Amino acid sequence: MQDLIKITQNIKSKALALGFDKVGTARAVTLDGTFLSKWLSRNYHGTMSWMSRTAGIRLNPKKYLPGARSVIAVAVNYYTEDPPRPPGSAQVSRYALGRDYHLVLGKMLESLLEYIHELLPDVKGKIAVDDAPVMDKIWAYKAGIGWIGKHSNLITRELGSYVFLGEILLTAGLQYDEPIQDYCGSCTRCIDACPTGAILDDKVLDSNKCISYRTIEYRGDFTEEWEGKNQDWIFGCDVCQEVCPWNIVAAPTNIPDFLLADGKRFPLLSNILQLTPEEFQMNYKDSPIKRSKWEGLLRNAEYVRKGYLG
Ligand code: B12
Ligand code: SF4
Ligand code: SF4
Repeated sequence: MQDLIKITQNIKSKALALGFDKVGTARAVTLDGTFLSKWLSRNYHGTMSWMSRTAGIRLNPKKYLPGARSVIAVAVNYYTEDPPRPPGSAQVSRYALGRDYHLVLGKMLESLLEYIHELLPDVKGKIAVDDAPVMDKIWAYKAGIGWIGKHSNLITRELGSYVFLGEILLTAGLQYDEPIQDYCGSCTRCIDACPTGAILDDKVLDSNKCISYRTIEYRGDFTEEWEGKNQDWIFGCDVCQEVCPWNIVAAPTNIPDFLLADGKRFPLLSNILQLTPEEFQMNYKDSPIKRSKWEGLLRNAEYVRKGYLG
């Protein structure tokens, strides 16, 4: 038992030394599938068919890493202060301003796993950041990193919700943390502020209505019923997080890779509309923005030009 406590403490100290802002541990149990099944059966995932295809693995960590006993969950602050906004500009959500977080957190998690292998040479581990079939928010919640707010993002008391999440699944047992309470209380600011009514209920999001889904994941054309409803967002959306009182604590990130690249937060719409496919590849090579592809970003910019800025 003493060993377990010591090893867990060492892993946590190393995680903080590597630059993670928060770290916690949870037992790698099979998750209650009710929430995910309901969400998928109502088609709240829209065209993200990979969500349904991998549902079984998402709910059972042992299907992602056979023999998994523990989940080490981490959070990294990515918040940056806004620069002055030029006229004629559009908005890009804060999570997409820096270097692609899959690369940044992936590398940090690999370093942590190397350290764990020094402590426990026979143990198997597997990392996950966003695109792995692992439920990042649920593990962060179970590992005591924060609670899931009504907008369905994980909120930490110390840093707010502008945090990326990731995990290491491990075949070793550890000492485990407890979830913290939900601090949303009677607040409904995110539900009231969402421009498209995408938050249907406490923690229930219909992706089909969410600007983030439309501008990043959705590949088709926008129909008339959406006219003007993406506001001025051309990649992602932060409205539900901007109005959240818990983000008053948000402070700039310590990770240089996430520091604001010039002009990314409020790019001139005219510049985006003139981007060639080659310029797109060059400008967004290591950025989350490459996810929408050139066609998607230009579709989004054109839609903002027509529907919102007039
Ligand atoms: C699919 C996806 C999306 C979709 C759907 C979002 C959604 N809310 O599900 C779209 C494209 C819309 C999206 C948008 C965004 N995303 Co996203 N997305 C994901 C992804 C890949 C899976 C999420 C998922 O499993 N959804 C399925 C539903 C069922 O789960 P859920 O939202 O967690 O809601 C359920 C639970 O809360 C559940 N529940 C409540 N308590 C409990 C307890 C237990 C035990 C269980 C099992 C369930 C449960 O009830 C809800 C069911 O209705 C994760 C990465 C990952 N691998 O987990 C990133 C992730 C959630 N996204 C992230 C980000 C940053 C965003 C955006 C902020 C980006 C932006 N600025 O535009 C927006 C936020 C929009 C919003 N309000 O949620 C971060 C969130 C970080 C954080 N602090 O929480 C993640 C974790 C990526 C990462 N690794 O950092 N995203
Ligand atoms: S990201 Fe934007 S559209 Fe999506 S739920 Fe939040 S406020 Fe609504
Ligand atoms: S805006 Fe209010 S209800 Fe929404 S997540 Fe923040 S505290 Fe919770």
